[in-house]
Amino acid sequence: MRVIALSCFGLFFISFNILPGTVEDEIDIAVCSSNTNLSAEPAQNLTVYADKDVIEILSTGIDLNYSVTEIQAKAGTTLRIRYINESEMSHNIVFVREEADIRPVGIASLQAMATDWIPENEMERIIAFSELAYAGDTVELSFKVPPPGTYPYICTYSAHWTLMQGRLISTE
Ligand SMILES: [Cu+2]
Repeated sequence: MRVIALSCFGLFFISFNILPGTVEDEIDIAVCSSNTNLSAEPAQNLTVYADKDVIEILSTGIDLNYSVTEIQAKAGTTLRIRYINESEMSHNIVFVREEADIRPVGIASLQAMATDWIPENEMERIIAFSELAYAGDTVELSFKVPPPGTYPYICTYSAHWTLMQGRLISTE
């Protein structure tokens, strides 16, 4: 299992919630709680329930993956994600509407270097996206969880989308 630190960042987020491509239509002062789980080994297929203040997702080394590959969250709540890029290359997190959107968004992103790998011609398929996180960067995004369903997330940097995927499951 990899590092998952879920703690008291509610106030922190109020200062930083204006990020590109995000929808922030409610601000909660989150109750402080923490649940830290530390271990050296990367994990896959890890599910995180978004009843915490901030979900932290990491990438490390040269592997094209996220430490969290499934997020479960209630529809209509604000999902807050902190993406910590401890790997040796750039990454981002882009949420799309459905599985069929992964490929067109991924392919379009190959031509989107000028907009940090966010394809402006496929924005109707994209729910939310982070800034590009260069090696060592931490970026944050928050957005309202869409209606119940499954919403994939991918890295659109340099063809990583074929491997670097996870999914948000929105529940009632
Ligand atoms: Cu990537």
